[in-house]
Amino acid sequence: MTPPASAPATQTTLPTYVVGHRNPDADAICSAIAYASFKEARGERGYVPARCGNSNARIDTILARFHQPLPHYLSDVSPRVHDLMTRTVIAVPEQATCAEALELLDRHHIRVLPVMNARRQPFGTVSIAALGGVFIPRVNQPRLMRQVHTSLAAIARALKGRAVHLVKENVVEDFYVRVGTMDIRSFWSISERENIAAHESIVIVGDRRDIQRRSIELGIRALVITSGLEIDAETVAQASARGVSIIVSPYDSTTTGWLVRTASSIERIIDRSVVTVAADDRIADVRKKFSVTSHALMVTNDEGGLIGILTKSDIFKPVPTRLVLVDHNELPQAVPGAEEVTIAEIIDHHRLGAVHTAQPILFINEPVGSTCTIIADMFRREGLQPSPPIAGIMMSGLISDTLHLNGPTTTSKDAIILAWLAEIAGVNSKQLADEIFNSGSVILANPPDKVVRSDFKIYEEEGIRFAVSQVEELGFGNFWQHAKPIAHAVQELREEEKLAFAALLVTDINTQNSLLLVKGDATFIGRIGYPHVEQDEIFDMPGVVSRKKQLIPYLTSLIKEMADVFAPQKRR
Ligand SMILES: [Mn+2]
Repeated sequence: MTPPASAPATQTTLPTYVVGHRNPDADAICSAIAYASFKEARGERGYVPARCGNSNARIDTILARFHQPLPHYLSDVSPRVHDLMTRTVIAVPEQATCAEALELLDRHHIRVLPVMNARRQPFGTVSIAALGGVFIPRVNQPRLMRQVHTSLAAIARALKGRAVHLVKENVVEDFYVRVGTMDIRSFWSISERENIAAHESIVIVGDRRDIQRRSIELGIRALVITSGLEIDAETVAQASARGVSIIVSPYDSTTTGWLVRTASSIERIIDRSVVTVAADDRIADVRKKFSVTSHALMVTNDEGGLIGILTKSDIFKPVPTRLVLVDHNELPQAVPGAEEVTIAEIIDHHRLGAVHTAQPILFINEPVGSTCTIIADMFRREGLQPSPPIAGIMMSGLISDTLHLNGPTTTSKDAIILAWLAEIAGVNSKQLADEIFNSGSVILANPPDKVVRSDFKIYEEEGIRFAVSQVEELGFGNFWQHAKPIAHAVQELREEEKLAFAALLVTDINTQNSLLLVKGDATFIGRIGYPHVEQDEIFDMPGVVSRKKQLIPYLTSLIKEMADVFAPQKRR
């Protein structure tokens, strides 16, 4: 028989992605690179820095300055079929016998076998249940009990027998099997009574020369001689002359009869309702296909070839994808699909959002100026020294998030860590800050829709979904020049993301002041207590530079007030 097709197992150790929030800023990118490097320094393998979104001029400047590649792009980590499928597929060709199928099912402790054609395309399955049906004795149907649908070659194979003489051995046909143990006088009477023709009959017999000769005279299809007994040359010559095949079985009559039955072809018990899926399909999407077929899904490539099998138990296996979240801890800000995979660690300096995990995890949340500050401190506390480029990368994330220690989120620890990193990197932090902040105006370098999406985050408070984007500029000149199209882009962002409101915080790094542009619910906008600069949608926010520490708490308090006014019954 054709050997069972099996693909080689490709069990490689999967990476753990260290990834920042969507629409990454410099700290999200730099902390991902730095944390992967920290893991490597500790001798932990397989941590790969990743990003969930595009780079920008500032990030490009930083990466070029310290010779780091752009982290691996992750668009969606939802588990796919290839994450959970069984790659080593045990399958049978359509010509296989029940014996061969049973042996594979038994040897590999499986319940379903795909059946493939010569081009490795699956066209059905054979299950233990279907095979069981073949071997259930149906005593009220004696003719059916004798029937075997197979070829003489398959019978010879099942018996591991010696083919003395074979005629048309590869033709699959219906045979009726009989054991020649009775007296020669009553030998053929049962076959006559059951109306079984000689040319469809197989007779299993020992060294009973009379039965052998009589069978040949009748012109039966094949004689199976049991217990490895010899057969004389004259009988063989008669059989060849009459076109009767002869196989010598090493087993006794009972075992031989049983094995001939197992030589039945699987052809008639193949379940041809095959459901195929692609390796890249999402598990969530293929799950419902199990209601159509009770067996397993066939995973095929573009040519329809079988590359794996997905069983019901496969979809309950743990998903191998692992993430370390840096610079965020809220799921709406995380890479799509994060909620379906393992979150191994979180390193962050933002407010706590609701992330539920199945297992206890390492969660470090410290109210310092940047995630890079926390990671640099981990290096320092473990007595590990980052390489000069990695120290530079951490300086960059820290400088970017704290506006070079000027922002209100800055702590004394940020200053200490920045000095420590500057020493290792051999870089002057003031010079680096100038390079980073001069690396291009986001407003000048991008169309308005990119400006509002370059650093935007979605929040949810009291069931209200809103977004706040931020751009940092040297002066407000560029903003005022493009204020109208930018306002339009904020409105579009609000509609596309179905938000209660969308806001853009434009921060002047020089003067440490901001403007806030808001599009959305008029009642909400009316509650903003800062002075209008123009119309009702741009507000002057002197001294406000931190989205996280100043703006979000303010907006959250407004939303809570509104919730009290409009839906007091909902609140305790
Ligand atoms: Mn940050």
